[in-house]
Formats: sequence, C-alpha cells, structure tokens
Amino acid sequence: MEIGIIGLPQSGKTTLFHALAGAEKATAAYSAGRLEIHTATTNVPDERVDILSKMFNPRKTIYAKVTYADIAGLDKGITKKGLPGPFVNQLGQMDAFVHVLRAFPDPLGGNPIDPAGDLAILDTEFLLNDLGAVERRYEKILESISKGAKDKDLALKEKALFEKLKAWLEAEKPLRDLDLTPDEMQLTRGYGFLSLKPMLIVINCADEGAPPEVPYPHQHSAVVALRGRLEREIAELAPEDAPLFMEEYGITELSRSKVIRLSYDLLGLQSFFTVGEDEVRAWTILRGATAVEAAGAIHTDLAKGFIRAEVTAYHDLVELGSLKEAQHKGKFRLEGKEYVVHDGDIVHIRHSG
Ligand SMILES: Nc1nc2c(ncn2[C@@H]2O[C@H](COP(=O)(O)OP(=O)(O)O)[C@@H](O)[C@H]2O)c(=O)[nH]1
Ligand SMILES: [Mg+2]
Repeated sequence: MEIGIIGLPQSGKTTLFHALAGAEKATAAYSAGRLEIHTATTNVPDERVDILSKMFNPRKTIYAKVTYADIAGLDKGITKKGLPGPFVNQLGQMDAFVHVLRAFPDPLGGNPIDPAGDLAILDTEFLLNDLGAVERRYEKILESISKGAKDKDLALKEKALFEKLKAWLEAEKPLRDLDLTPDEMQLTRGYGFLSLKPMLIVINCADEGAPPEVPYPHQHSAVVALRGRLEREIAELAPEDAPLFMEEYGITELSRSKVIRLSYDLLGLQSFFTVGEDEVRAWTILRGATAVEAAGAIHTDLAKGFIRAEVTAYHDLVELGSLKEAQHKGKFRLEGKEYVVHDGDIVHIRHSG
C-alpha cells in the first residue's frame, strides 16, 4: 500500500515525508520520466504490538507497514493546461493521498497563507482530471454498445455507472463521496480516479500559533494539523534528545504516529496479530477480510491448507494474561474459512501440508 504525499510547491511535502520516514529512513528514489519520486516504508505505530511484545518477549517484533511517496511533480507550479500527464499517471497508482497545506509564511514570499484556497486548487484539478477520464471512457462505452458489444450486460452496467460518475463530477463533488457497490467499485479499478482515493489533509503550521480551521466534510477523508518542520527535526534527533527539544517547544505529543495511523485507517486496513516466543507480528488485511484471506496474508500455503483459525480477541488475551488462561475461560475460538476477522484478533492458522 502506497500513499502519495501531494500539495502545492513549498507546502512542506518533503519535510513531512522525512518526518514520517523518521529515523528508519529506508528511502528509495526512482524517476518516472522527469518526475523524481522518493519512497519510504515505515512502521505503523501500534501500542497493542508493544504490549504483546512485552507479554511474549519474542526474538522479533514486527509492526504493520505503510509506504509513503514524495512526488515532486508540481514543483514548477500548475500549468494553465492542468496537471501534467506523467504526474497524473503517478498519482493514479497511489492507494491514497496525504494532502499537505501550507499554513506557515511562504518561504519564497509572495503567496498568502490560505490553506483552504490551496486545498481547493488541487481538489478542482483532480475533479477536472477525473471528469475528462470519465467522459473519454463514456464515449468508448457508447461506441462499443452501438457496435454491438460482446458482453452487452457488462457494457450497459458500465454505461449506467459512468453516467452516474459523470453527473457526480459535473456537480463538483469528489468521487470518494459517492456510495458505490463493491461491483461498481470493481469497475472503476484501473482508471486511477484521483478524487476517488482516500485523502488525509495535513495542515502544516508555523512553529508557533494556533492552527487555522480547514473544514473538509467529505467521506474517506480526515484533517489533522501539525508543525511539519519541528516534527521533522524531532524525527531526525537521537531518541534521547527528543524529549528536551519537545519540552522547549511545548510539544506534548508528536503527530507522526497519528498521521500514520490515520492513513492506515483511511486505506480501509486493519491488523491481526500472530504471537509466540519467536515472533510477535502485526499483519495487514482489508477490513471485512475472512480467516482464509488472513491466512493468505501470512502465506499462500496457509490459505491452501487452511483447516481452522484459532482466534482470541486482543482485549481478552490482555485481560486474562495468557493464551492458556483465555482457553480456560472459553475465550479461545475455532473459526472456519468464512469468519470475518476483527481488528486486533490474535490468530493461529491450523493447516495441513
Ligand atoms: N515554518 C515552517 N516552515 C516549513 C514547514 N514545513 C516546511 N517548511 C519550509 O518550507 C520550505 C519548503 O518545504 P518542502 O518540504 O521542501 O516543501 P515541498 O516543496 O512541498 O516539498 C522549506 O524551506 C521548509 O523548511 C513548517 O511546518 N513550518
Ligand atoms: Mg519537495
């Protein structure tokens, strides 16, 4: 899962990227045409993993992970012709966005502080791009129907869906607000619609002063304010130096964890855990995933040879102190393939082969 960090030039994208990547700094750079993209994979902080790790004292503790991409495609500004093609292609491949808004004085001077206005600029570009893509596809669908489409049912379904998408975008509403059925969602795959992707809005504030309000009443989105430059400096400090620095600036809690958690949630992801003396580990699955899908996240062989999932809820395990005690108290369940895994389930897959 890859999350694109987007925003106008000088909004603090690269600064936030480094704050999120933190000390791990496992960053890689690649270029797509003239675009330079940096990516970093980072742990999803999860106190449940910390607690389980204390409980089992394993050789290895492994957190869930997300990848962030710093896409510097707009550094020359938005052209009058809209967003550049290679930039849109890159954005289309992301699973979600973190949209950075500048709420500190423009380091290059000239532009006022207007986070809500800046947000509207890119949002509008996303809508226009999607509308263009929807219209082009819609023409193709009509054409194929008039020529006697091979799969007529599918073509008609697509036609209805794209009419809906078109009307929605023409009303200047992002696609992420549209309630689509899983079937319809499937049909939108592959187009990379930008306004359909979940979006976390980060108001990037000056070192001092209260953050401005930026209302964003849309689905699959959230708003968080932070001080990107300070967060980056702290993320890059040695851990023992961080508390003093934070005290100096009156920072009681870093937003880094919050941003990472929120982006994980917005992606529709959840974690289940495997525990033992060897390893305590968080695994990532989609919300609504079944036990056999969870098995597949660990290894395809576990999905193929799936017999049963042994499941204990996280809070039961923590409350009772051990898997054995959970078993005694009847909090240890055997579940079949179709069981819908809950966030925080402790799972052991019984399998053959
Ligand atoms: N005061 C302040 N300056 C920031 C903050 N974040 C970034 N900057 C400064 O803004 C400039 C642009 O930041 P950068 O991360 O390169 O922006 P990008 O163009 O969006 O990647 C740099 O001079 C940063 O030091 C912030 O949270 N507060
Ligand atoms: Mg940058």
